[in-house]
Amino acid sequence: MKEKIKGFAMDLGVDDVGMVAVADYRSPRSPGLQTIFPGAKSLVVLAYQSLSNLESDNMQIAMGGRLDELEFARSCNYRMARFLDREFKAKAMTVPPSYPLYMSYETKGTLGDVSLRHAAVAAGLGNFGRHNLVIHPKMGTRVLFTALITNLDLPSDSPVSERLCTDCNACVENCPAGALNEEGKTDDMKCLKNSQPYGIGSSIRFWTKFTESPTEEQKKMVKDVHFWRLYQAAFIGFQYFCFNCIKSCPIGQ
Ligand code: B12
Repeated sequence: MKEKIKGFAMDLGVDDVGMVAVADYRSPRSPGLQTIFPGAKSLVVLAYQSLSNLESDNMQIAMGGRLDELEFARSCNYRMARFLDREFKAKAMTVPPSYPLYMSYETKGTLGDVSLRHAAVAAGLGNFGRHNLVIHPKMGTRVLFTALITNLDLPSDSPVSERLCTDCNACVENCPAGALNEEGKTDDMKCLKNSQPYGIGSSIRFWTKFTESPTEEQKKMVKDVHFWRLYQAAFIGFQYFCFNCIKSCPIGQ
């Protein structure tokens, strides 16, 4: 069964596939899988090589490449779920690559319902580097993940035993926000402020100022390029302006 699943995924254009029994998936901060899918038995994790777009200093091209990856990844996830249903009469739920995320005062939208990095590591697709990203044995850091939660009995693939990060520290040195200074922890707020300059923080500041301003000032504010950038980010979703921790990593380049 595992070979058939892998074969279908690879034919879709997915770059690697790993599987893990739910008992072997541990992400201490994430909700339990049984709360999401009672009866869940395994995760099928799909890995996608990132495009070279992320190397560009042109942020429209860099983020455009990410959007292409997300669109492709979501489509593969859907097709995998339908395949598992058709072929094995299985129930399968897709785990999205990024959003929607649960918004609460505690997590501030920084906690996925399923941690794709922990799932990828447990499914034998790589291990954590100094940048807290998963490094794949062939693709290095330039890899994204999606997953399916299933009720199929699938034994876990073997984990990658050798440590792939060389501790060169390039990711730490190239993070303009200092978000990786503390080992084993990404400072989410520092990362967010720098990588998503038109994210929710900027939007709150804009609308607070807007509501407190006289009409003439409000007219000026919506004709300002800053508002246009916020507007674009709002329909793109999480729009990244920094890919430094990925592109500075020498592994897999
Ligand atoms: C929310 C989110 C963010 C938020 C918050 C990050 C966060 N809290 O981890 C922000 C906006 C900051 C963010 C930033 C980025 N993200 Co992000 N993000 C997510 C998302 C949606 C959820 C992450 C989550 O739940 N984290 C919370 C929990 C699981 O983390 P945690 O328990 O606190 O574990 C942390 C540490 O303890 C440490 N850790 C845990 N175990 C171990 C073990 C060892 C040995 C070490 C060293 C560290 C370590 O790593 C974790 C990160 O801080 C995931 C997709 C998903 N559903 O998983 C993508 C995801 C993690 N992001 C991804 C990427 C690529 C990025 C960025 C590079 C953005 C970009 N420009 O592309 C940066 C990288 C920042 C970095 N170097 O850490 C990829 C990572 C791919 C990979 N190869 O690992 C994911 C998996 C999306 C995907 N579909 O592939 N992200």
